[in-house]
Amino acid sequence: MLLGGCEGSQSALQPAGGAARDIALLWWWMLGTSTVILLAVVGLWLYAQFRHQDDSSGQAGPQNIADFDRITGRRWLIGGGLVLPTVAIVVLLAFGIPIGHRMLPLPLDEAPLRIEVTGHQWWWEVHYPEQGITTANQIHMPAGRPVDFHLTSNDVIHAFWVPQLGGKLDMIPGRINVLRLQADAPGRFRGQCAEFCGLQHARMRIKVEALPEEAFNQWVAARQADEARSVRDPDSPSAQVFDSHCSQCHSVAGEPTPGGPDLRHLHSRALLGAGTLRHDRDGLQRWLRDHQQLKPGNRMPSHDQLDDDTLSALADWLGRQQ
Ligand code: HEC
Ligand SMILES: [Cu+2]
Repeated sequence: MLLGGCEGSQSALQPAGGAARDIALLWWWMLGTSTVILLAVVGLWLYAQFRHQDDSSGQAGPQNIADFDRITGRRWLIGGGLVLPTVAIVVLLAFGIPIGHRMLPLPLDEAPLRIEVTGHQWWWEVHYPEQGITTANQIHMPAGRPVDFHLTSNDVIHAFWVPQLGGKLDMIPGRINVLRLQADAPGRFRGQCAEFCGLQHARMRIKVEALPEEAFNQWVAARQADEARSVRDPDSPSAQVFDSHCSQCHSVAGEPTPGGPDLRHLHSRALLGAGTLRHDRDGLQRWLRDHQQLKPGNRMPSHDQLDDDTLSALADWLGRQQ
């Protein structure tokens, strides 16, 4: 009951990888230690209350009480004020510092898979340099082996955080921070931008899917195939609408276009607008028509000049082919 809000695919208390497990362990240690200290302080406080009542019952003389209080008072000051905090802090540091060190991406025998993630207001660009894939808002990674995330930002400071896999790390313009994460088993996790980055910071989610090696390779092959050919009909009237209204920020074939999330792989994504709504036919139509209501202030201009029929034809042309 007490921890009811701590479950789910975005909880640091349900670790699914080594780094996250360390953090959860440290968290439980700190919670345990501080609970013990709190109970001890409350116990002493209660003791002090009752002891005072006993003393006022009047056997000891005032002078004795003063001496007694001075000596025990000093003991308490030294014991409770110096020794106890020093011991508590040393114990927590002895526990916490090695955990912090284990999270540094130290060299491995074999270089881990590299995924470059760039924060944009308010979406994520995801690039696999070795595989030559650029996609957005969704990360596929192999389970059971380490992955190095190279993190940076295109505009303001964002922070990359997938709580079930590990700690968060800032994404800073002009700088690359490396975070090594591993998912122990296949699974789906949710991440979230963890540094306030403007109006739609809260709707800057990322979906992470850890796949068995074989399935990951298939995913890579499917994305490479998407990038090699256009999955959309270039002769459709919607292709012209796209060219004139959308192509300065998005691409559906060829090179990725900076400015908006990649749409060549759109059909492989489960969510739209960095987790704002589900990606199905209806969701895509709603996004094109109402995205400024669904995610106010987002950096895609509204297309009021395009009527509903044009937009729904465009959605069909862009959307999931399967
Ligand atoms: C000025 C640049 C710009 C133009 C022009 C533009 N977009 Fe976008 N688009 C964006 C940005 C930025 C986002 C990300 C919004 C967010 O999630 O915050 C986006 C998001 C999207 C998404 C959701 C993608 C995802 O994976 O979440 C779709 C679909 C999309 N745009 C389609 C279109 C279409 C179709 C047009 C033309 C009618 C268009 N866009 C015109 C910048 C643009
Ligand atoms: Cu952000």
